[in-house]
Amino acid sequence: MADTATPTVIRRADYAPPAFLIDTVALEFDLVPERTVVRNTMRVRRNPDAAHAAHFELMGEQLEFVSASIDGTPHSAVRTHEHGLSVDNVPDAFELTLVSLCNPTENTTLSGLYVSSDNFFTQCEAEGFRRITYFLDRPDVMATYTVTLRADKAAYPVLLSNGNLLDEGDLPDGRHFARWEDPFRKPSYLFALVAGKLVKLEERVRSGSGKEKLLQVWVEPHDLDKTRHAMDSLINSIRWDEQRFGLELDLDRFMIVAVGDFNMGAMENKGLNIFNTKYVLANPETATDTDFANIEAVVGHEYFHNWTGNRVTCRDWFQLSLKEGLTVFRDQEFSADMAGGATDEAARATKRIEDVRVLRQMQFAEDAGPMAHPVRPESYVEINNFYTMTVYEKGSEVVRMYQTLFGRDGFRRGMDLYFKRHDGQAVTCDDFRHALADANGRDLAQFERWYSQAGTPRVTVSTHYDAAQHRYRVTLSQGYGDAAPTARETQKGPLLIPFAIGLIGANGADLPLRLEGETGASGTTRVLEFTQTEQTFTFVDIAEKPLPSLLRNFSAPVIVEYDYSAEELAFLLAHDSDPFNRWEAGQRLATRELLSLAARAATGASLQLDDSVVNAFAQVLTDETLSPSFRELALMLPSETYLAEQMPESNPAAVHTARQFVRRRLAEALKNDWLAIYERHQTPGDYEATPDAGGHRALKNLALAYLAELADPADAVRLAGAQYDAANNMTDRAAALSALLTAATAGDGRRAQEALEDFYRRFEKEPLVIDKWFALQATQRGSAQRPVIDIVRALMSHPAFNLKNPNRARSLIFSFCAANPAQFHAEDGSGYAFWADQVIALDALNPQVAARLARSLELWRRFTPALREKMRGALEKVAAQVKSRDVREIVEKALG
Ligand code: B3K
Ligand code: ZN
Repeated sequence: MADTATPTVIRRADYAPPAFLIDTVALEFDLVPERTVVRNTMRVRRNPDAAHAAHFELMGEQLEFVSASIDGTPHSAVRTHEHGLSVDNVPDAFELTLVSLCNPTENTTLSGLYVSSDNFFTQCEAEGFRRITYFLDRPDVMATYTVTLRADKAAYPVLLSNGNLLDEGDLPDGRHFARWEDPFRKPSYLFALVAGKLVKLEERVRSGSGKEKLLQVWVEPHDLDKTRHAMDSLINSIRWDEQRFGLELDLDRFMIVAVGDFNMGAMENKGLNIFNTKYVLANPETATDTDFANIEAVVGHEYFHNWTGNRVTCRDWFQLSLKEGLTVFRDQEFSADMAGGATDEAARATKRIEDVRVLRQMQFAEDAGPMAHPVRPESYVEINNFYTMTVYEKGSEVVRMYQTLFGRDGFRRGMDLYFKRHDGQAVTCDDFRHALADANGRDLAQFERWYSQAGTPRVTVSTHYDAAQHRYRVTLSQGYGDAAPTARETQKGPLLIPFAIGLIGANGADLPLRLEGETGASGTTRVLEFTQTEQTFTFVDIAEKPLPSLLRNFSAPVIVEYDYSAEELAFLLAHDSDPFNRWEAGQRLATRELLSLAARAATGASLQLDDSVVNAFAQVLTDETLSPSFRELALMLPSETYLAEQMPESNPAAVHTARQFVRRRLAEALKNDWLAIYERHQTPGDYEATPDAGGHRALKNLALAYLAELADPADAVRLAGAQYDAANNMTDRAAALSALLTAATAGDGRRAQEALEDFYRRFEKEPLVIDKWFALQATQRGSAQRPVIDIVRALMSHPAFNLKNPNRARSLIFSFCAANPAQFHAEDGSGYAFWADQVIALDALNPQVAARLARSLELWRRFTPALREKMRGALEKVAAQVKSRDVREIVEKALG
């Protein structure tokens, strides 16, 4: 639908309770692909806590109105309009029945009711329910639902909806029905139905209190052999939530359904989670170690929403992080516990590092651009644009800070109180904060700023050692630097920052910590409560000048500025007892070196790599006391995107030159070590999806990737070719193919070409693997003779490409535009022209997906002048042509 007028801005400050409440909803569906009839009977009453309203206003989109009746009598005082339906002359309490039609086949937005592979699916969050029936489609309207589904039995043998199955049976004309009831009150965004030809893996388990639960994973018949891992992940999630938070599954039955056309990862509909196939289907031949880990995390995430999101939901969409930040935190903790239990700090750190890397690369960038917003946004045009890194990942960091401040037990007390107070309610981020504060006897008024201030805080650290007094002073100051454009919008005051610190002695061991005023030393890591703009903490009894280990385990989502020397960073990399900070030291060292090389590359100067960097990396590489997965993370250089953002003016070409130069130098200088690592970390025998085996594969494949960088990549081609042929799992096969593609840049590309062709033939019937095939090509290095844009454009006409399928669009278009910066930002602007064409094409099909792609140029102002102008041109072209509210909000903010 075209929105030509200025789009309506929705503001948090304008929240008002709904004029009416809906207590029960009875839905009847006659499912027909082009013409589905929906009959919706609601018990409605006036909200005693709201102002009187003359009409009952219901939202509706893309619906054809058929009829209305009140208390069984046809009602004609009804008016349809652009946003839905107005019902006049309504009593204080009444039963309203509405009949309407929709067209699931034509629905390419994948919001509301749609068809994918001839089956029916729904997606209602945030505002998709109004595309199914007229409704008060807002999360503070909670009702119990009964759902009757009727459809052709041969075409749609399986009929699912939320809750428990009440009844099913045959109808005349080859049709059948199923009736479902969800006993829990829920907001409309948690409604779901699925109908079609699906099969299931099912298992019965007992919950903590001994009740039997039926668990099902529903997929298309040919995918049944890829459901075991999702089922195991679900069972582990159920156990974990019982143990860690005392939260039990509340339904008799819990279902996961996989669908190939889906806008995001998955959806937590009550009792009927609907998942992108990418986060369900896995077996060793088709899924990588990363896929296995992601499935576990997403299954956990959606399951954990059953309490954080569904039992206690959001009052309005500004509170989105109440459920998303909290649930991301819970899934991160779940994954860490699965990898390392509560005590294996090194294994837990691996997960922490991965999460922080995502936060810094994506959320910090978001916070420095035109889409910057607080964890609890103040306004939006299209709510779907606010399912962001800030709401999810920074939101999770905000929740983590409560746990850092109060400990695991204190955090648990807060959660218990939160559920005690708010079970069954639609609440706010303030309610959550108050529960945490009250349960721990604390005033957390200042902590609210984490919800209301956008931008990434910077903490500047200075230290002073008084050798005579054995005192060590640490002065912290906080602010937002000048990189936060939204500083204008929100008033900024100092935050309560839990700042974890350790002090390291010359022998590499942690020093016992005693702050001035304390009676004795305790512990070696201290969480300082940093609450003022500037604050000094004095440690006493410090017999030697220490080296500070700052913000251990990344205790707050901030940027730390401290002037470490290269030697100090190498020392921390070798000795810090905090595994996160060990990794961090290596990243700082590498970042600094890479940025100075990039600055030289930008002027065309020659490049040289400091030996200290090579030595520091060599030490990590050969340190057999470190786990393989930690070494893999430590030896991976910061991404080109992250590095470019750290430059005064982003210059992707210079960053690429610098990073490639360093990769090749590390490959050459440590060639024998890489070869040795490659041999030593083989995992012969059957594939095991364990963190340990995955760590070996990751390190081995990193070695292979470095070897592929050599000027003469013959060894890499030989090893990768053999690995490709012999692989019994997708991790190794995809890594080998990737190494062959890299080596093809320097040498002869025939082996890579053969492997690419083989890969396609082998996996032609596995859409998720073909996505990898597209993505590997879109993210490859390319060359002057064969720029990747040409390859991508050619692949757009490959018979397997389909713009309507979001996974496929992401695998080719998004991979190129967001994960191949050196090629995307080609000087001639060809990448931007391609981007503009694709945003415009997607806008007409699927605004949510288009709006995601639209975000790839939002940091345009930070680039070198030549690129900046071309980016602006592409943005203007898009702004002039797109129609959806979704994309317009993004490009208009970008052009600002
Ligand atoms: N709650 C959904 C996301 C819905 C996105 C709507 N555009 C998945 C999740 O976060 O668990
Ligand atoms: Zn979520």
